[in-house]
Amino acid sequence: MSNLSIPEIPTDQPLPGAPDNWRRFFSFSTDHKVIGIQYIVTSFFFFLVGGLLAMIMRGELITPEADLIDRNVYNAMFTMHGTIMLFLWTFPVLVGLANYLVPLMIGARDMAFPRLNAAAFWMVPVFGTILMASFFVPGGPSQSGWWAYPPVSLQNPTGNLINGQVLWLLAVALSGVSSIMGGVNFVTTIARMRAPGMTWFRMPIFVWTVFSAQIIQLFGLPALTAGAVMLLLDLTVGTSFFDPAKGGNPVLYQHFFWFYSHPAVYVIILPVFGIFSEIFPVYARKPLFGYPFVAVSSLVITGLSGLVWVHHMFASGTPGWMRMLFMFSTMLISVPTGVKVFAWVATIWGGKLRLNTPMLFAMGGLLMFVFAGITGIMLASVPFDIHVNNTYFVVGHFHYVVYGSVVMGIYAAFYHWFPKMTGKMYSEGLGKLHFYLTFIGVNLNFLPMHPLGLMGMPRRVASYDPEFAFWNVIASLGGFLLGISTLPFILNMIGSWVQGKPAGDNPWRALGLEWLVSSPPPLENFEEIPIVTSPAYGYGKTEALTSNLHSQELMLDDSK
Ligand code: HEM
Ligand SMILES: [Cu+2]
Repeated sequence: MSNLSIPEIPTDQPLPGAPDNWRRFFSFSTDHKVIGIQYIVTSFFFFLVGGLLAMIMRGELITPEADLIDRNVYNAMFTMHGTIMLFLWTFPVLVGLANYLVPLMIGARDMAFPRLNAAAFWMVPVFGTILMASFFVPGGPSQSGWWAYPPVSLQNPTGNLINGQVLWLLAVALSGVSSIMGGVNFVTTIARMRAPGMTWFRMPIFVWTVFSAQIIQLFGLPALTAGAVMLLLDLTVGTSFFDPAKGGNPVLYQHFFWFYSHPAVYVIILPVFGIFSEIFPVYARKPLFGYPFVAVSSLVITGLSGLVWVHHMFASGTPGWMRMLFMFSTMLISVPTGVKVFAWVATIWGGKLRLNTPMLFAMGGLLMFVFAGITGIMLASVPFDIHVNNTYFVVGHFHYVVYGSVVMGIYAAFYHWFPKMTGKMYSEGLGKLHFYLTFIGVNLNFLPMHPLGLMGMPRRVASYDPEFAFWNVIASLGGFLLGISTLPFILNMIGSWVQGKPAGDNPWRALGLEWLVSSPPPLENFEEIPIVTSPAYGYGKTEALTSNLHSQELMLDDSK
């Protein structure tokens, strides 16, 4: 299938992870492993930028007065924080993990379209630079939030054609194009590049979730990109799609935005669900409970995720019948999600738990997700949402998702596959320190936001009524702790990559094709394409995973 002509090189040459090959990561490489790490490292840089903005916001919010930064600067801060954290950290880092792992997990040598893959990656630094450039144009970055709702986003105080909002829209539209290119690549790779015998119901769950997430990208992104282009035209050439002063309809833009941006939260959480499904069996030493239900629930979530977007618009003058419909569809999505949660609990239950760092982050992430899920169901109910819409209750809810579950899930993946990517073991001590600081930081930072919202504190304000001070001080201290928590992680990753102990092919005695090859994997991934003879999941099974690769020793049950 792939038209990539890879030169014949000895496969025992550890290439992508070895420090002495760092130049590959700055090249237009078409190797999915190099591209995966390019995505991961580039997006982590933007995570730090988004995190720095969050520290400044928490610094402002530790006192009721707007005494640290100007209000306009504060508006720009939360707009850029939200935009960077989603479009330049969360989406690309998960594409990076999927890029590195999916071809290995399905027994392929590379993605279906390697050059398209590299082109999609190199668009990230381009639209990242365009967005960052908005800090340096007259008037500064957009101040209309990560939603860019008109008519606020149609204001152009500088009168310049090139302004913060135009650069924001250009960056978001380009990120959409890059993600659509990625979607085409992943869907084709998973549908067409699986090794012989790797049938759909033998695939690792991570691959199911990536497939589902990328289907959402292909269906939803055109709406967001079209909305961004129409808003750009309103701003630059004076069309009136969304401008009420010219007969346009600003609520129409909200539909274009949320038709994608709600399913987009599943583009983020589905791969994290996949990471949980890969990690729990390995560290509980038990097969994943209910594999076929967990697999299919990803597709059910994909379908339902496109039918709930109006729950973001209950306070936008939406008619009653429509609110009821979307309240119902939103609550319905908790069923397939619940199937996954109960399957993970059943997998962990009664297992021989090994609480290594990946397992701690995965279990912590699951706990945070359950909490976020409960407040999500509360927000789906119209009467409650009308009360807390646009307050800190909403900010608390989605940070339990995006940080509590997603960032912690991503950390779990980093630690679990670090030995495979680098050939080195990380420091378990630093890993555990990172986990406890993160877990405490997440709850100290985002839990207080819920009572603040119930008390009526609106979001997107730089100053507030003194009655909200107590909880804001705790939230800010938690925020700073989260900032500090990244230090042991950075130290661990760089230190271990350079001088960690050798990891070997499969330090976790995990099950899956990626653990059958060397760490880091050879350029061509496999000496010969595996012939799969049994499901690539379900730890504890005895029959061989493949008929041609030396996989028997992986199949031994621990109890023997
Ligand atoms: C160190 C961790 C973080 C802290 C302290 C933090 C803090 C905040 C605060 C205080 C706000 C509300 C601003 C306001 O309404 O005035 C906010 C908004 C937001 N945050 Fe975070 N955040 C963190 C991490 C993240 C992560 C990891 C993500 C996503 C992956 C994220 C996504 C967002 C989004 C989308 C908004 C909404 C921005 C808007 O209103 O337009 N945050 N954050
Ligand atoms: Cu939503």
